[in-house]
Amino acid sequence: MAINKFLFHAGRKFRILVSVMIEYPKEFIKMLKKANSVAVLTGAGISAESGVPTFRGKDGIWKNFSAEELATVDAFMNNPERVWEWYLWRRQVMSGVSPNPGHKALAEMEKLFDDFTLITQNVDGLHRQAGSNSILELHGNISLNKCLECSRPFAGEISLERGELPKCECGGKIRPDVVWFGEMLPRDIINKAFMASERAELFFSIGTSALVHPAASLPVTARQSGAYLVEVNLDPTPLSGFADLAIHGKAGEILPGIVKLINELRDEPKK
Ligand code: BV8
Ligand code: ZN
Repeated sequence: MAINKFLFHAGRKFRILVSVMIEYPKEFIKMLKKANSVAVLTGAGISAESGVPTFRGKDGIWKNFSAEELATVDAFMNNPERVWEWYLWRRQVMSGVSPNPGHKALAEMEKLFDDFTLITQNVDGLHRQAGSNSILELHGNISLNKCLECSRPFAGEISLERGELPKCECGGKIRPDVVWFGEMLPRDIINKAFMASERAELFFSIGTSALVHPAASLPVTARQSGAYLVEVNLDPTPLSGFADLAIHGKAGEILPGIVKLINELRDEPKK
């Protein structure tokens, strides 16, 4: 398979600028063959090809507010209508999109490894729609609501037309069931994510700028625990220089090729 791209060789590290046919480093091929424990971290980039705006891309700003300004308890306490207006806009956007080949490839990849964990920062639910099962949603799910005070789930309808936002039985305000900046992640979910990262032999960081913590430290933990770390991202990130292999391009174009390669390697007659 001819390489028609640039291959930067720096010690063990490879950086590949993807165009079409790819020839991956031998070490990566070996890991695809022998790894049993695989973990994947995804961010907004994997949903970009489905039409979901990313956070730091040019479409990451909503009415001149950054996510960090809207996705906080303070922002909600100061102006719950504005925060709900943002979440209702995002819900409307997400209700009109569907999983892309990147999501579907990861759902396929799950079946190819005994121990596979998909850790996502995304609240769009597209991985589940694509058929993935072993998912850890670090930052919650945008289609769910809960009480700000007692955390009781709220199934009622949220509308800004009816003036008053709905209240919980306890009188508390209703908020989207996502993790806001400055809030701890669900303890059991983040613990499972770190354990999966520590035992992973192969770790993929896909479509994330690797800037938001503690999610951004999962690939680092995996690499420091001996995993072969692969980054699949449109642009370089702070993780690129740390990864064993950095593949820069669209997840929806790259991941199906990797799954196809794994199947080919599985069909190869054992030497
Ligand atoms: C916490 C839910 C305890 C809500 C979200 C340590 C160091 C520095 C700061 C901190 C730290 N520890 C804690 C912090 C503070 C903070 C933080 O990390 N701040 C950042 C901004 C520096 N973390 C927290 O507050 C966390 N809580 O730590 O609590 C605590 C509290 C205070 C102080 C200490 C400890 C809670 C974080 C969770 C916040 N909630 N979402 C909602 O969605 O409404 S975060 C939200 O933003 C997303 O979930 C996601 O995590 C993040 C966005 O990042 P990405 O997904 O990576 O998206 P981005 O747009 O940035 O990048 C997309 C990438 O895709 C790009 O690189 C692009 O090139 C690429 N791409 C685009 N298209 C494609 C593609 N790649 C492939 N294919 C394509 N087609
Ligand atoms: Zn309540």
